Order: sequence, then structure tokens, then C-alpha cells
Amino acid sequence: MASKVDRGELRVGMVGYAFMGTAHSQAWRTVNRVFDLPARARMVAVAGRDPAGVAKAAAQLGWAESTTDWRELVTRDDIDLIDICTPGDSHAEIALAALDAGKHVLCEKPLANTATEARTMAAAAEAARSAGAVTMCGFNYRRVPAVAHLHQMIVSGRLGQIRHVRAVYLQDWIIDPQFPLVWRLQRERAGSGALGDIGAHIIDLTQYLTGQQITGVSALTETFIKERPLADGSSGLSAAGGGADGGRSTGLVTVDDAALFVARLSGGAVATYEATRFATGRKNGLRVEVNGSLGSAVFDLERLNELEFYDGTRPGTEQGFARILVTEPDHPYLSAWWPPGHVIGYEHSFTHQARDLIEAVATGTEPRPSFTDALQVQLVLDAVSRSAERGSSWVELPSLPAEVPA
Ligand code: SOE
Repeated sequence: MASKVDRGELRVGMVGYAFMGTAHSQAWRTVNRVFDLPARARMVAVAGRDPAGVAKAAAQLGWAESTTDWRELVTRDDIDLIDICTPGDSHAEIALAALDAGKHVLCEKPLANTATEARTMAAAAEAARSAGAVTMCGFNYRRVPAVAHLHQMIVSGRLGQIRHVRAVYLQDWIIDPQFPLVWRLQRERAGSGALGDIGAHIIDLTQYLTGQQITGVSALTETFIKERPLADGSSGLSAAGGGADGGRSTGLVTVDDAALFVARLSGGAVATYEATRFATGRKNGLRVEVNGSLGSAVFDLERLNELEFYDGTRPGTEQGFARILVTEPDHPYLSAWWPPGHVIGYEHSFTHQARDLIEAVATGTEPRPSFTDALQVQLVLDAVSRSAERGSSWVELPSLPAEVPA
């Protein structure tokens, strides 16, 4: 039986301590200092493969213990919740073991590397609910106050009937051909490239914002740089070419660098999506624009304390995109932080995620996005990949006759 909380404590074990492990650790350290909650998070232990690395991480990030054995961690009686912050190829194994041990589970996005894995995880989560276990997937951008506020505006009808959704997530961290073949560029480890890593965010975000689900897609993907230097110590999973040392010095990139697709949503809206790691100059450029019959709104992650709002109900002489500064105490989560105008950051979305998860565990309610919600995102990822592979709706243009001026 998954304990709701143990004597007012939610005892947490985390697997993985890189970027997401660091962000989640900050959230577990901070959440009870900011929010009045029915339980206090206790950072019991963090697991990782490298003994020295995980011990250093435990000391730096605030975990009481470190271990190299996640399988032992998920069975410990002094742990209530397992927080999975590892690459996607281990999400299913760890989550299934944790659920089997009666733990609550928070799993980083995307839920899994394949739709099949995601289905198994969602089914196990559903079965575990009867024993009181809750599951959540770490689509943290839902918990940026400006996003949560825009969600409230849309569901209250402030934008009217939603016609268009326009979402991009633009990064540029691998435009250098010498950037090594890290795990995010290997299908066996990551499942997909920009599509699952950052495309998953805009899929979840737009479905959350509009309350509509993607019902069909037409897609294309591209891998601009197909071979890269091996990362230190890694083996070229699909190595090609021999280096000066006669060994394998490069490996094939087996995932997408960019994914673009159009979609229809269940409420009648049409949508465009672009996820790329080759948008030179864009560092973490997530932007969503929603056009409705009564107005439009724009969220831009690089200006995450703001919304642009076009109120189509205003007199024509007063219409224009207004900037809403989302720092008021009546805005989601913000009454716990600073006075109006004192902006917050990327990391606060993880603290809000931890807040909502603790609240859900303590009250026995299912947090969103659950594993079932995350399965739906995984099915969209799968559909995009299949559409791109088929090129089904693609209409090639005949090459123009030579005499046509360039
Ligand atoms: C990719 O670089 C990445 O780290 C994603 O994996 C995260 O989910 C996103 O929040 C930031 O960018």
C-alpha cells in the first residue's frame, strides 16, 4: 500500500542527478519553505551509477544518502516516492519497479522511449492507483504561472472558440558539428531527438492550455548532422569511420535534429508545431500562440513572467496586444512568492510541480499530468515519427525547368 504520507513526511528517493536531478532537488529543498503543505518532503537518498559522482551530488543537492543501487532504493521501507530523472531508456524499468514496490512515482518527460513502454507504464500506474499510489510526469511548463493563468483564461472562455495553436520550441545547442554524440542523440538512449525532448513539451502544453487533444498529424523530421565525434568514454552505437587511432572516433546520429508537424485538435482547432535544436541563436525558445474567436494570447518561455493578450472584445479603437505581467498574488502560485513585479524563473516551475505532487499524495488525488496524460503525448510522438517515416501527405514539386530564373 503506497503510504499517503508518513507522520507528515513524504520521503523521497531520486534516481539520476544531472540537469533534471538538479532542478528537481532544488524543488524538493524549497517547496516546504514556500508553500504551506500537508506534508514535508524529506530528501532521503539519490541514486546514480558513479559512486563518487552521486556522493558529491548528494552533498551538493541536499540528499541525506547516496547509492549506486536504484533497485534497492525503490524497495526501501523508508521511502514513499521515487523521482525518476534519468535518460528515457530507463524510465520504464525504474517506474515499474517502483510501482510494484508500492511507491508513488514522478517521472521526467517524455514518459518513455516508445508508445509500447508508455502503455505498460500507464497500465501499471492505473493498477497501482487502487493501492493508493499516484503518478505524475514532469511536464513542468504547465506550472509556470503565466501558463497556468493562460489555461484559466482559455477554459473560462476569455479567448472564445480556439481556432489556431502555433507552437515552437527552438534550441541551438548542437549546431556545432564537433558537438559529441551524447545520449540525447542516440535513439537507444533517448527514443527520439528534438521531437521527444522538446517537442513533447509543446505537445503537452498546447493540449493542457486548450483542453483539446491532438487527433491527427502530418509531419517531417530532419537530421542535419548525421555523424558526430564520440562523447568521452562512449561507444559509437552505430559507429562509422575510423579515427587516427584506428579505433572508432565517430558515431551516427540516430535521432531527429528537427521535427515539424501540423495537427488537428479535438475541439476543431488546427495547429502547427516546430521542435528543433538547430535554430541558431535560440537558446530555449518555447513560444505558444493561441488564436480564438474573441482574442489571442502568446506565451514565450524566454519572457516567462509575461503574457501577450489581444482582447478582441475591446472597442476597435483600443485594440492591440497588451502585456500582462504575471506577478500578482491572484495569479497561480504567486501568492507564495514575492510582491508584484518581483519576477520568478525557470526553476520555480519545478517547485510548483513538487507542491502539486505533495498536495495530491496527501489528499489521495491524481496529479496532472498523470502517466495516462503522458501516454497520450507519447502516442502523438509515435504518430509524428510514423508520419515522418511515411511522408504520407508529402507532395513533391516537380523540378522547375532550367530557364526559370533563380
Ligand atoms: C533539452 O535541452 C532540455 O533540457 C529538455 O530536456 C528539458 O525538458 C527542457 O526543460 C530544457 O531543455
